[in-house]
Amino acid sequence: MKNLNYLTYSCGIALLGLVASCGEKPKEEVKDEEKMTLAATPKPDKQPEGMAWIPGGEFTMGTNEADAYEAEKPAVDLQVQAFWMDTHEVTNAEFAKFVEATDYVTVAERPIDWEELKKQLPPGTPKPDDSVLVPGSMVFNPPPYQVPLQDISLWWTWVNGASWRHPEGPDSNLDGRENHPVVHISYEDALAYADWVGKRLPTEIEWEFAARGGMDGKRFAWGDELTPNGQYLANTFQGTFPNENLGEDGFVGTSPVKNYAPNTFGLYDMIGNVWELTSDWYDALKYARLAGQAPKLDANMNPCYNPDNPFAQERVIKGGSYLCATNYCVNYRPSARQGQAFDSGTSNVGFRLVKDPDNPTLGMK
Ligand SMILES: [Ca+2]
Ligand SMILES: [Ca+2]
Repeated sequence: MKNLNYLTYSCGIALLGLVASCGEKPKEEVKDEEKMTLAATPKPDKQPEGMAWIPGGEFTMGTNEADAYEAEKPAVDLQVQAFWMDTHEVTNAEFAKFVEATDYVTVAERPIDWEELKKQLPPGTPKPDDSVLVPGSMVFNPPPYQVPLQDISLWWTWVNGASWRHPEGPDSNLDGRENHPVVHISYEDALAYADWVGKRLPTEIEWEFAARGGMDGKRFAWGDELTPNGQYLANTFQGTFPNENLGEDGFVGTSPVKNYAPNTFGLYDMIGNVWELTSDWYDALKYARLAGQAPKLDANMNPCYNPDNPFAQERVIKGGSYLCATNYCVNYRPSARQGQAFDSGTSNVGFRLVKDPDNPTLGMK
């Protein structure tokens, strides 16, 4: 099902009620990471192609930095078991092979099923015009002048026909972007691809551990400076968001994967280029819960909590994108996190996958 927020953007506030209720989602088992005792694990001999060994161990997740967003706080010590991770975001060429082999149709390419949609809406919600219930996705479409930064509909536009094949809409294509990350991918699409390749989405904790590359407590994936010695180490947004994209890092949109230096685990573009889906529901209090500063989730509580968007059903995305700018959102940091409607993609969200080692007890003490 499509992201109803997208409908909201395209139709204005008349559709503001068309957002899914967080209260009806299936509950998930809550893992107690604090019970694990793990050590960094030596790399196994047999290495899957295109994947890096993430040795697991202890690390500090989140941050106490004053300018970080509340959902990233506080910093909390956790442990992660070892795993393999794709060295780069899944590319258009890789996703094309999957679609060719399976005839998979992404969520963005399907019409919106009103009968399904209304199950998650307040009773009596009127059916929107059919012109809204057609395949499409959200595309970054910046205005030619500065605008107030409170209204994201000024730069996000619902585009009929936008999809992974046509990132900016029906008239766009992937020519020359075969090695760029695939976008307009929903959680369901990522799961389907993962099933096909025999991998899985990372949890948020795994993702953040991997992004930090063993550099605990650093602001970025490579240290504490965004551009050490003036060098760009990630595809973000330079200039004044959203209208002035200077592209000083070489790109105003997505960049080819592996264009910038990898982190110490050998992972590219963990920061920037496209946001990356994780398997976790978005819970704004997650770090606070892990730190014992908020009630722990139990089976009777909803795993999805976003005070800024209380009706949405969102998964966590990590790492920021080519649209993260210092004057708007400083999400190009390992601790940064956002909720992404589980049933929608956008032109700046993609994914990469992980795989468990053959011996799942590796690293256990
Ligand atoms: Ca850029
Ligand atoms: Ca990324």
